[in-house]
Amino acid sequence: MASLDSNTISLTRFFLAEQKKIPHATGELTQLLASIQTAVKTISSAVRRAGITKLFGTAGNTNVQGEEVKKLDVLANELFINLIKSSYSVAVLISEENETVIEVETERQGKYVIAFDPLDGSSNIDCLVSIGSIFAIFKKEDNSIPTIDEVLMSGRNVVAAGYALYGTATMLIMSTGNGVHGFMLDPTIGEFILTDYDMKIPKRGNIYSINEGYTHQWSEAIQEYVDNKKNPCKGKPYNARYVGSMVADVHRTIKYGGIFLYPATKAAPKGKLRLMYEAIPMAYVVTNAGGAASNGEIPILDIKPEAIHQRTEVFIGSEEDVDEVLQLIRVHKE
Ligand code: AHM
Ligand code: MG
Repeated sequence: MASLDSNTISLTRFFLAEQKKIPHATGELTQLLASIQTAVKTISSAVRRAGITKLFGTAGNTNVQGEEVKKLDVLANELFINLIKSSYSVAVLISEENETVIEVETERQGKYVIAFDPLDGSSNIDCLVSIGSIFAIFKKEDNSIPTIDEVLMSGRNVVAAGYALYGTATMLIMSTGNGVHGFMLDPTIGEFILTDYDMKIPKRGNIYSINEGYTHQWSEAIQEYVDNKKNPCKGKPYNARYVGSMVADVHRTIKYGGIFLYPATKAAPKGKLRLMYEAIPMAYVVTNAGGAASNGEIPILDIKPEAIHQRTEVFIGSEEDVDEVLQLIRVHKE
């Protein structure tokens, strides 16, 4: 067993130091990140014990005691909402699980808007494959408290974003615009420890990640792109990897390089993934790690949302891999 380090950098320590670098920082963002950290720790613990505590399956069931059984994603959502509200730093919350925005009562309001997917990768929950949580924190340019009508901000208003991956270990990956840093949960002390400082995505990879079941529903450009990855004119074919949890697929893409694609299909003509709490946070992290993220036309961070649950196509990963698919999309449009 590795010896104990007497000077580890925990996530709290890291962001307190970051906050000190910003003159006149109020600490509101640090408070918010601390609340997210607590939510993620609790969700991680619930995920690890879900089979034993009967958190799998559908909500609305009752257990033998007649108590309502909470599904893991309902629990994750409640944790995010309660902890974020109690950080006194957010005015409005947008959750994948809630049809409309959640407004924080005036006494507890702060200047941020947060969009989150409390538990992403729902099809993987019951079979123990990696799942995650995703969030993006937005702020108005003038620092004023946003009204409900002002929540539809683009990725250019993001001040921090990240994701938690509940994989073989639990990791929290975050960026406040100054590099991307990864923290691994040490279950023996219940703290996130800095393990991946200033993560950088390779310029090119050799993995493509897409749900190939939809091959015949893709545009010609995407069909040709994926075909080229399997039958390249020169070099070796790319490897195919698809977990079906965006967090796991994007995390692998950051670590190993390559591309993750969720294009339009006949069933989902605008793409499946949600702009504000799936695409924008991941685009922010990947872009800050030196990669690229596009909807096929423009950078995902430049899309101005028109609705909180808006969907978008996603092409995200190593810069050269994303450029290659974008070029093919352009050629097919001409
Ligand atoms: P969810 O929010 O219902 O879990 O759906 C989002 C997930 C992503 O994590 C993943 O990339 C995608 O859906 C997989 O979709 P598909 O099963 O169509 O490939
Ligand atoms: Mg989701």
